[in-house]
Amino acid sequence: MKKSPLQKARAAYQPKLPIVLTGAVKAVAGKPTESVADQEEIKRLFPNTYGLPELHFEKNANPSANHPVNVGVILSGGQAPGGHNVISGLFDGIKKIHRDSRLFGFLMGPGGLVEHRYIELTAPIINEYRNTGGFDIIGSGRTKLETKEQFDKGLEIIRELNIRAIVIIGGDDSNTNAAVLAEYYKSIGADVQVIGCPKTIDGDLKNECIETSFGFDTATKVYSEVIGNIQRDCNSAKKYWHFIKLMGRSASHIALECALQTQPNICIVSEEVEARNLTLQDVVNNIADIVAARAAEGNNFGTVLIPEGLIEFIPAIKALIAELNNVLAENADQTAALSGTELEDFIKSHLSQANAATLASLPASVARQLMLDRDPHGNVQVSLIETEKLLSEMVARRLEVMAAEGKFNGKFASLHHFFGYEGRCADPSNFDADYCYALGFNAACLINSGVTGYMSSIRNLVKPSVQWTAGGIPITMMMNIERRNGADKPVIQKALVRLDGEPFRRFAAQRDDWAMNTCYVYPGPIQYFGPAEVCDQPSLTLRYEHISK
Ligand code: FBP
Repeated sequence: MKKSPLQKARAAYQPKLPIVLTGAVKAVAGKPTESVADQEEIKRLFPNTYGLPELHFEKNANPSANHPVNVGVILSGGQAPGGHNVISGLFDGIKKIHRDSRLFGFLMGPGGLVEHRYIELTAPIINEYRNTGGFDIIGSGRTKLETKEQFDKGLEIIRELNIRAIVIIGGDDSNTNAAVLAEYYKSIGADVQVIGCPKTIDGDLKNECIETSFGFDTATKVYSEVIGNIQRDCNSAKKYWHFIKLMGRSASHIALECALQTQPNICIVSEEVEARNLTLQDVVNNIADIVAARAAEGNNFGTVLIPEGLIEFIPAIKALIAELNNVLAENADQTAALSGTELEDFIKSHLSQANAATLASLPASVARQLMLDRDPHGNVQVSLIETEKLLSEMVARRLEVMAAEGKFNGKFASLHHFFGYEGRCADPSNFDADYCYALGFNAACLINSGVTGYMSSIRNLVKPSVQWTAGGIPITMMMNIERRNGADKPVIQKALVRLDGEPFRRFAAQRDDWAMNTCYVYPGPIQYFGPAEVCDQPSLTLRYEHISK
């Protein structure tokens, strides 16, 4: 396969491992842990894996001899830059344990384990993918691992390949599945370890012990580059308002990080919209007011960043989605037998008056997506909803009213963008290349320590990578009970943007200035080679969160 010059150069990059992982390690256990909420319920559901201690690794002066270890790896959910480095770190880690260790990659996500589709990942294959973006080494998928039948089917191939541990590289839902799988295998005495790795560009899998999920750093740098380019174009032609939707599912971390990097005129933060109980019309009016104020100074241009999950956070729409989820779950048999307008009419007839009215107020395409499109975990597929167009159309209508009242006498021409897929498979930044390699290598150390139900944890991430610390966090520690698909389920708590957190505070302190004065910053492309202050800086979110600790 033809390779670009950058691909060739990146293949030679040697990720910088934390010093503690460069020799033999021993796991040091901390105190027993508790789940973040709903402790009694989570303990009841995870009797074998609840309350485990946090672990951290220290150098081991007297390592004992190791045996070969066979490991299976799964990429789960949306792509995130650095997944290939988790796998190459894991490969190098188990080879360091013993040169006869073997790594098997299950194909196209968790479904590969259940359907027994796999390849052996050998050194030539791994070497092709070091420091590259994408998940194409084995593919990814969103099959939800949740039934005993799936777990037992998986166990058949695990036995056949003499696999000792499964590593699941995924987001909050996939790591929840990892915890359930770990608990099940422990409960039947299967002697199979399950280890998770924190992946998602969304940045919403983080907590006290997991400082960031991998992929967020690279994806936000890619989006910030193109937002910067658009802003330069915008500031040159001075004739368009650019409405830019950014991936990130529910949380607004991506939009906020990109705002901190590029200083747009407007950035909406869904968590604030919810906290202030704003309606969709309130959000539109706020944007229109800024458009009008800039127009009054002769500036008929600007940029608006919109998190893709916005719609879910508008309180009335949130209530509607919750009821829709219940209606779909409670009437699964009937809804499965219906389609098209029959299905839509059935759903509408089961809604409360208030929610039916909210649904009727939305454009037909948005209403349809809220009613019908769910991913296998029951999430609304927010990336499919064209919020950027919905908002700009509503702003245009509002400006017409304001013009008639003499409150707007400018021009308003809008352009739309959605940045999501373009950032998910970029070659990982040096930060993500190092972080992912360390997460994978560390997962091998956790396997060698014999533990199960843990997530690989690398910390101290604002320091140079050689100073990072390594260990494992019991997954049950991150769990609480939430309503999913109409039922209460144990899940990893999603980290939303904290309005009292330093990243949001910095944004809020500057946004009025950015709205009126054109303060655009142009970050440019990710630099892989050059001085550390250009190439090795973590995201601003991570840096500001550390300042506030
Ligand atoms: P994960 O939570 O699986 O990492 O997904 C990230 C994401 O890119 C979201 O930002 C987005 O809403 C979703 O995937 C899109 O899903 P799909 O890849 O199925 O189109």
